[in-house]
Order: sequence, then C-alpha cells, then structure tokens
Amino acid sequence: MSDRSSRRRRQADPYFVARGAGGQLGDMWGQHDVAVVLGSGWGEAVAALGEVTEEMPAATLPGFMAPTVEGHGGSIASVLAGERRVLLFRGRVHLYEGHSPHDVVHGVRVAEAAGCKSIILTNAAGGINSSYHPGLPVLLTDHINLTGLSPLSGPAPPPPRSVRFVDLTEAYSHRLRQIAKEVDPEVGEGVYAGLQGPHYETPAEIRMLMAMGADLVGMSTVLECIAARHLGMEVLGVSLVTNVAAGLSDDLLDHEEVLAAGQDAGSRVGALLRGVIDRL
Ligand code: 8IG
Repeated sequence: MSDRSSRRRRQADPYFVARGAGGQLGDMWGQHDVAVVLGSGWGEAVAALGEVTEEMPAATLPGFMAPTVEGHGGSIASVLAGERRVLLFRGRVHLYEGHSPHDVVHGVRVAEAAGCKSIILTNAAGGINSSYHPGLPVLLTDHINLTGLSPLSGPAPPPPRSVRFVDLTEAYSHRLRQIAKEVDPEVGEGVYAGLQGPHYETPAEIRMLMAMGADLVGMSTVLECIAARHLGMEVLGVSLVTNVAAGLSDDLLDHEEVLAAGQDAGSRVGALLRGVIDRL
C-alpha cells in the first residue's frame, strides 16, 4: 500500500482518530485518572465534583461532533477532585442525532487514550421498577442493548485490543458499585434498557421491557459501556430517574421534567460522584 492510501485509511479509522485526540489531550492537560460522562440533568453535579481547571469545546479535538439537544453542553473539562484528575465530558452524542456507534463512543476511547482506567457513565432515565421515584440515583447492575448496534462492528480494532468479542459478564464493575453504595446507601440498583429513541416508549413497549427484566429505560450508555469494556476500563453506570416510564403513571413525558429532576438531585448525585472518585 502507498504511504498516502495507508495514511488516508488511518485517518478514517475511529480507533486511530481517538488515539490521536487522546494524545493531544494528554499533551495539553496531562494524564487523567478517571473519566465522567455527564448525562442530561447531571449538570448541577459539577459544583460538588471539584475544581474545574480547564475546559474547551469537545469539537476542539479530532473526531468529536457538535451535540444538538438543548441541555447537552458538548465540552470537555479537566477537574481536580482531591488527589484525582477527572476528565469530564459535559454532554454526549446520541444515536438519535444520526451519529454512528463509533461517534457515540469516541469520548470513551479518547478518555482511555488519555490515561483513564475507569469511567463513570451517567444518564437520565425513565423508571420502570415501581420502587423507583423521580430524583433517585440508580446504579446500573447490567444492561440490555436494544439498539441493535455495536461500537465494535466495522474496522478491526488495533493491537493491543484486536479481539473484539468482548466479554460482558460484568459490564458494570461490582467493585465500583460497592464503593458507590458505601457513599450513598440509599441509591437504587437495576438493569438499564438502552434504546435508540428519540421517541419515548409506548405503554406496551414498557410492559415488554418490564417482562424482559429491565428496571430503567434510556437512550444512551450501552454502547459506551461496551466500548469501555473492550478497552479494559472499569465502568460505573448511574441513572438519575427523572420520570416514570410510559403508561406506569398518569403523567405524560416531557424533556422539561428531565431537566427539573436533575436540578433537584444535583447536590446528591454530585456528592455521590465525588465520594466514589475519592475512594477509587
Ligand atoms: I430522562 O422514559 C428519560 N430518557 N427511552 N424512555 C427512554 N428514554 C428516557 C426516558 C424514557 N426518560
């Protein structure tokens, strides 16, 4: 292969782009210990996390898209939380914006390339489990990927991660969950069903998800978790329940409700994140 065509191929390879962006990030801000991806409604948690020492639009780095949904910031920050250096992604991109699985998990791959050995994936979700209430943080014990997609399809990953048949037996770290429960013993635990959206479910679909064993439903996280496990990162998943899933209460669903629940729970979930990071 000519130099030019091999270069073109590498530039199109999502793993290569992520490695480049992670290297660039390391050159700018140094190495980080843990990454945090903030979902919608989690913005208020930043204040409790630590001191934001750097921040830039995500699109400054190669491979990042501009997010489109209001309430999703689209920036990358460096946060000093006690002794730990946290790489903070404020806002993420979703499949429902028309992005590919590789685009959706780009931040995860960049975080790994920037030195992060663990990642905390947060989101806002609908509650299916009847013991949940809006404002409750729930630790993900497992997920059901109903997107029909994988971030590991497409080009073969480069060494040392060329095996793409990743084991997901313990997708969400038992150790990190134990730590989170020490910090906040009142958090819930449950299985997250990840769908493409952007429409919410019908009541019949929620009954199906319930029968499948899902406790939560949302439109993110599952592909990011798979990509992180592929890279050997330890994953903590936390949902903030912001609405009761369709057909399980008298209310209809709206996006404002999601943002309001986040406002109210901000300091609690912020303290949870900081507590986990301190004990990593
Ligand atoms: I917040 O009820 C939030 N995100 N699919 N269903 C789905 N995603 C959600 C929901 C919900 N609530």
